Amino acid sequence: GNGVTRFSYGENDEKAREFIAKAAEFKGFSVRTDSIGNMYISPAESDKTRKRIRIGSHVDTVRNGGWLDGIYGVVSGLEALRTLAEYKSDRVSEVEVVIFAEEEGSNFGSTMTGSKFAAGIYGEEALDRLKGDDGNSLREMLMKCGYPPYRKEKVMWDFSDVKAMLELHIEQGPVLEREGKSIGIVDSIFGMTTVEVTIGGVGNHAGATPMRYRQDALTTAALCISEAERIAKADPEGILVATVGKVAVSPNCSNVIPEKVVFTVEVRDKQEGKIKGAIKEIEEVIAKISEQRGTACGIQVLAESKPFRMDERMIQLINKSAAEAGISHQIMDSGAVHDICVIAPHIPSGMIFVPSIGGRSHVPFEDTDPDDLVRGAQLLLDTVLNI
Ligand code: HGY
Ligand code: MN
Ligand code: MN
Repeated sequence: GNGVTRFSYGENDEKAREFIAKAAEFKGFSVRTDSIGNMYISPAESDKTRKRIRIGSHVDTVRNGGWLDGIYGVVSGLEALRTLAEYKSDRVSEVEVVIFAEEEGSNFGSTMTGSKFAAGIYGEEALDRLKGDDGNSLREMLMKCGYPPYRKEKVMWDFSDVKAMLELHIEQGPVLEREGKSIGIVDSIFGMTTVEVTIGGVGNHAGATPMRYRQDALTTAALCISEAERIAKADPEGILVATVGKVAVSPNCSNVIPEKVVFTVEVRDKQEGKIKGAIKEIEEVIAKISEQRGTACGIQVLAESKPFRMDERMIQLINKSAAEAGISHQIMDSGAVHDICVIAPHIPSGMIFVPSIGGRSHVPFEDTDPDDLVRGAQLLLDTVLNI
């Protein structure tokens, strides 16, 4: 009823990883977790002389999210590895499954955190910069969970060791279902920028303070939030999206004029220039509204990732595998971001989508037809064999 809440470094995350590690070890695979929580499943006899094909995704979720987002790609990767081992394929020694930590950013507001450490976008400084709502840093969270001290050389990938990366994922949108297709092959992944806005007003008594004397942080924030929506809706291409999904009001009492409001604004598009332009416009309009209404305002960037066009050869290779299997498919964009878009600038990478029922995701109703789930996992394996 409440969906899945499995934040990285939390109890449910640990349970899921234990379950997957047990299933992997049962098949004789080795499991290693690095100092920021990225987990690697490799065949015991992995051949160090051969470059790796990594199959990755995440197991962490948003709050009250769905049962498939991320973990579907991880479990399918494990299934591909097990199948190669069972059929004694010599390709098994190349394949590795990766679980990236903190992809959703549910703890620290930064999406794709584990893959950003793996790709070297984040380093030691991020351990202290990234802070949760409780003010604790990622470093403190890792220490509390018993992770060993951060070692960059053990976390960052040596991309010369990796031949390709694949990610299988639910579409999380309505396109495949509406087009009646079973498989999506991702062409480009949107970029995104997430900013945190703080509006500082003057807290006061809700009854004794006349309207003309108020500096209400929440009504100011409400105007700013509707302006962010207006700016996104004004995109003539109808592609740019802006979302305010998280708002904290203090002191959050019905009889106190709000003193402070902190909210996130995330903006996404296929083009980096449009994202930058929209963020600039939103920041300017927030500053103007705040000044007009006598409140203070501060804005900081929490996270950003560039739009990325996937490797053409990988797109064609997945296309060929899908056509050979006689599966209806189409090439499409991804409005959702994924770990692979952080890895893709360094090695040939491909992403496969399966349809989401009702186009819903990040909600308890997230679901996909079992036949589609199996088709996606089979195509993942076929693609590995064709690389
Ligand atoms: O927000 C996203 O696009 C992804 O689900 N983290
Ligand atoms: Mn997600
Ligand atoms: Mn995901």
